[in-house]
Amino acid sequence: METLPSVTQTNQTVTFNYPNRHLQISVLTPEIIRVFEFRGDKGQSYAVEGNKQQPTTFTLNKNDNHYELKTDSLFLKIDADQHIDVYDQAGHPLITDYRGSRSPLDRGIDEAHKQLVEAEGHTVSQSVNGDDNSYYEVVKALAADEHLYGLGDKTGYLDKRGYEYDNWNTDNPAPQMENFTKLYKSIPVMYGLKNGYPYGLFFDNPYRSHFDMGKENFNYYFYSAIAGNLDYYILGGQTLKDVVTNYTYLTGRVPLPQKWTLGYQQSRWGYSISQQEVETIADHLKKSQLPCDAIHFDIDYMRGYRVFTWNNEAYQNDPKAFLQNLKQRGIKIVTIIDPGVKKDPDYSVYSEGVKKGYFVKTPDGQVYINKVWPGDSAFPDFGRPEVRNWWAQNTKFLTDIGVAGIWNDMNEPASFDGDIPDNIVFSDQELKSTHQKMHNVYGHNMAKATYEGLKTHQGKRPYIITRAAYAGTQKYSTVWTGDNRSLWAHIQMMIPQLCNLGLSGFAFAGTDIGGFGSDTTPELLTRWIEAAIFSPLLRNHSAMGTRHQEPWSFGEPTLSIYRRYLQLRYHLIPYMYDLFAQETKTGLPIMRPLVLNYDDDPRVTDIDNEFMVGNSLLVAPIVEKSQTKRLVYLPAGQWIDFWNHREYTGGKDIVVNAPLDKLPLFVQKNAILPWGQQVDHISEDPDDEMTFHVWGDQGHYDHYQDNGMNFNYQKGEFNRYAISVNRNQVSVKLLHQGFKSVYRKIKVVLPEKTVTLTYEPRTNRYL
Ligand code: MIG
Repeated sequence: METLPSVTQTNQTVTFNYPNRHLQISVLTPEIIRVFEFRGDKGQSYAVEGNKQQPTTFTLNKNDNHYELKTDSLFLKIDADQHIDVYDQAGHPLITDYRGSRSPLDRGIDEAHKQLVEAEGHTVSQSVNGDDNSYYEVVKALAADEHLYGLGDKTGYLDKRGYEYDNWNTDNPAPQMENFTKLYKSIPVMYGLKNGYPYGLFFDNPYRSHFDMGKENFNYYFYSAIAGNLDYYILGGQTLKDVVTNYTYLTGRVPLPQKWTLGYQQSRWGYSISQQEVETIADHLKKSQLPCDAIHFDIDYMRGYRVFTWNNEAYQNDPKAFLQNLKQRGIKIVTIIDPGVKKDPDYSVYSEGVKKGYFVKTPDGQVYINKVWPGDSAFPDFGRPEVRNWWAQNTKFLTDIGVAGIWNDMNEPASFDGDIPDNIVFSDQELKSTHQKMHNVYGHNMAKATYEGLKTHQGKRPYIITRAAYAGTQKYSTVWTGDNRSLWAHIQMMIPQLCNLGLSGFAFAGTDIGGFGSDTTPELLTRWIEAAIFSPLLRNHSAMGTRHQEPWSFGEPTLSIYRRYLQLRYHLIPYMYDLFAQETKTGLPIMRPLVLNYDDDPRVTDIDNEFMVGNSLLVAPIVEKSQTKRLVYLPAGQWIDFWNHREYTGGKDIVVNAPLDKLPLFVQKNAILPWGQQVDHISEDPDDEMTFHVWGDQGHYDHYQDNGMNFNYQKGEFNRYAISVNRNQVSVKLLHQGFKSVYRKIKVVLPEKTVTLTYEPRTNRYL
């Protein structure tokens, strides 16, 4: 046992002066504590913007062999051996340092066999090892009863325990179910439920890092990074919800989206090759009476894959008129943008970027070139504010044509001609840095630039979809999970993936419905639209060359089932929009694992095939081939089958029949849900009336309304309504009135009767 270090305290930061290091512990709030050790990285955080420290009282006491730091919520013991143990206020251990010896997984393989097996292309070990001084690890003890969540878009199960993952944004064209350690995003936040007590850990370091969630050994998990500062946040809270709220307080929340972005979106790589092709799709959507709000243009609309250009010839030399026409028909256009700028001296984006020094460079100062879609390409240095500004200005080319949103692809950044070497010179704001440090925040900075551009040029809430992201990107962009495939394994994977993204701050996320690669089948497409119908980003997208998977591609009954679920979605968009309005305040996702709502129910800790939408809807899709019934676990409480209104008492599994056209869906008893009108497109005109369905004879609901478009709500231009039902008595109150188009009529539908109330402008009441 060493002797206790001396401490110095400034404001809310205590520095522990060990012989070999200075460990800083900062109290940001009673439930958020930062642990920091400077290890040479002078950059600022990309995830945490602004000062998050709130005036917080805490105590620091010196004991015989440790210090005790206490807030109203968390209790830390810091000892002479540099251990940090975290308990909740009642003394339950949350995060404790592992003190035993490390015992790497014995793979039962000698070096010669390992080389042979790897020669065939198998990966024997994925661990990120580092022998040099910049590498570090943080090893924490696992309890027998401990479940781990988060990590963003990583593949596999909801509970990450037992698996390992890498944080190095990677374009992997064929992810499979379990063993993919790295994917497009690096979101190094994890949550734990230790003996039922929740906590979170956020490791804010963009360098390549690794999470071993108890794969190497059942008794501990660890985080390791090849370089960068040790910089992690301890997140506490009474409930898992509180912990998520704390994480999103720190890294930011998804801002209120434009309402139409919650509508259905049709996409396929290839549509935008010509105006005729797009027109056919729009016609088909209409003819098939499919609600839809957007068509996405993949890389084919550009001139030779040059970003911020348009292949005008394929659009009767007037893409603007075409987009205007589509908009009148209720269809908005979202265009893809890749970061790679074609190396072509006659192309202004390239020549300007070269002239102004906006591209990343080789160590000897040449513009670094790699290959992507346009062939030889240069890569904007998005870490620099001036470059982001330039990119933001470039988006005006698209908004002038009438583009409604931008889809950022390939921004890991992906490269066809080998990996970008670690030492390529990238900027870290104004500091000279390397690809090694800036890789994982490349997509983040591109999204941020795009956000600023759209905000300036459109004056609306920017709609951006990005493939690569880092912690905090949710402030600027929605995400999709990249190139999945038309496999049952991938519809299964979607649920934990979107749920963990939601816990990781990314409340606005979606997957390619039907599967991007490979050929889908009518049954898979049908089950996919059912399972995905509440994913905030609702887009069917497929790769060029795969079997077509538009809703009409397989005729009946696929088309009718598909349409029926789109209609259900549109009815419930007001509910999802309400959930987003709440999310901006709480950070709680729309699509949630059951464990988020019921963290005290041990039965839900590893449910991969059910999820909730807010607190009121429980969704239990069929995600297996040929299955037409399944077990559904209903947590404690009363639940009502959405389709036949049968009531169940929860706390048990029930068997549910689910023929091809049925998505098992349950509503919490006494929930009140808004029920929007049947529309084929989200209108920019405000709704004249709103309907609320009461799933019982009493309940309460808070409803939010604004123009669904711009930032006027921030100036108070919104309305809030309180709908209350007590023993079948209905009352509606305007809690806040700032948006001029209050509903003229409100209908409240109870099991036995419908009550219609009318707005009375003189008294400001509903009667
Ligand atoms: O290397 O733009 O994930 O959605 O359709 C393929 C073509 C590049 C990958 C994206 C996918 C998109 C495709 N892109």
